[in-house]
Amino acid sequence: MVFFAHLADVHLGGWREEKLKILGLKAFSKAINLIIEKNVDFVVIAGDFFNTAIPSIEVIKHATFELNKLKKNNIPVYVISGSHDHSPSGKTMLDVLENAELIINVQKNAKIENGKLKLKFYEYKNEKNNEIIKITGIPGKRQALESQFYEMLDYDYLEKEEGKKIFLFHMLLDEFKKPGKEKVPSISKSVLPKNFFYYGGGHPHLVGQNEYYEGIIAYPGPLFPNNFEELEELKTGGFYFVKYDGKIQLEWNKVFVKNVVVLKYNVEGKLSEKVTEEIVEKIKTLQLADSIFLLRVEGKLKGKISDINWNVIRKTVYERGAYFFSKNIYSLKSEDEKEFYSEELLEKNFLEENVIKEFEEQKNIPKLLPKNSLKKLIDILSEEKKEGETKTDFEKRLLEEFEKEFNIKIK
Ligand SMILES: [Mn+2]
Repeated sequence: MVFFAHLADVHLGGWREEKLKILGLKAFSKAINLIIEKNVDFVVIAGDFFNTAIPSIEVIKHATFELNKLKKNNIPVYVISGSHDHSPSGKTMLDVLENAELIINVQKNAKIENGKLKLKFYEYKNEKNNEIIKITGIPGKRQALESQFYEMLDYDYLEKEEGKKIFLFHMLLDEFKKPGKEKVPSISKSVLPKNFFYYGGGHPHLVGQNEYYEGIIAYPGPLFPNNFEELEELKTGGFYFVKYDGKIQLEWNKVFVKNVVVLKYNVEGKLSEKVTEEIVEKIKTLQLADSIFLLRVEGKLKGKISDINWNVIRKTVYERGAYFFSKNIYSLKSEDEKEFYSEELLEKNFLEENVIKEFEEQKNIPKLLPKNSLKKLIDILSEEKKEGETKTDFEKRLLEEFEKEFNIKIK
């Protein structure tokens, strides 16, 4: 029998807010402790282990400390990179962890033979019963570019390989797509090679399973929710324990770190002066001690949005003992104020893309640079100077990323 843990989308170092960043790290520690306690054979992480290609020293310290606990317990960790944990040019802290023998990156050493992508299998050998598990996978890329890998994939070789096999991937499959998310890039599960008993997925931050021939496709979701919407919807993250002895058994484990309380408040037709008071009254009825409190205010207001006194609301929340407060007023509108952007433009998750598109169309950017250049450029330039990094090194790093991505040499 084989027994392993499947994690994905750990996003270590995610969240700007220190208080939530800490919870993400805590969730990872909790998961590791449970994994050691359950004495699994090995761990797989299906991408986005780190939130960025070059995480902060604090985050790396935490990651190496926890991974070393697994190493001391003889629990190997097999990973693929996700869309977040490598830079556009392919730089990733995962390489450092791999050199320190804390993880094994199973996407490595794939070859192109006769125009086909030949993945490498990495073997886990169970010393107790000599059972061998073969693991391989395809990394996730930004802007869903991983579909190129599947077009080139040598399926024959993968499917004919003997033994018990696990495939790791980092992308959204059509079959798991939620209604209203039609524009999110996805691909049919039929691109996955057959004859694997387990397909360990990552990328869409959702929990779900689906059958595929003799195997099971599973997404464990993030280990800790990664933004307001995820906290609101999922409340906690988690991961799978997987047992396989010809038959597969999946157990999803919640990783609880903080209680999440959500208040949805609709202001439709209400006077702005009244709203503060009413929200405060509602908050006073909630148990918020040591909790993350999420306030979503929506609808069309009579009066100005700026009339709502967020300071008073915030103060009330913390007086109730909340650990953290966050509000979302994305769908809050005012009858008095003209809408600046159209509904379509503001559509969730596509704001950046839509604004860029509109800009590109207006300014004739395509004449100067290839298509989608602005998005790539923003990705590259959104990198921040690291603590301790000199200005010269930082400039050099950005320039290198730029040259690789656009395939041009400056100077
Ligand atoms: Mn992710």
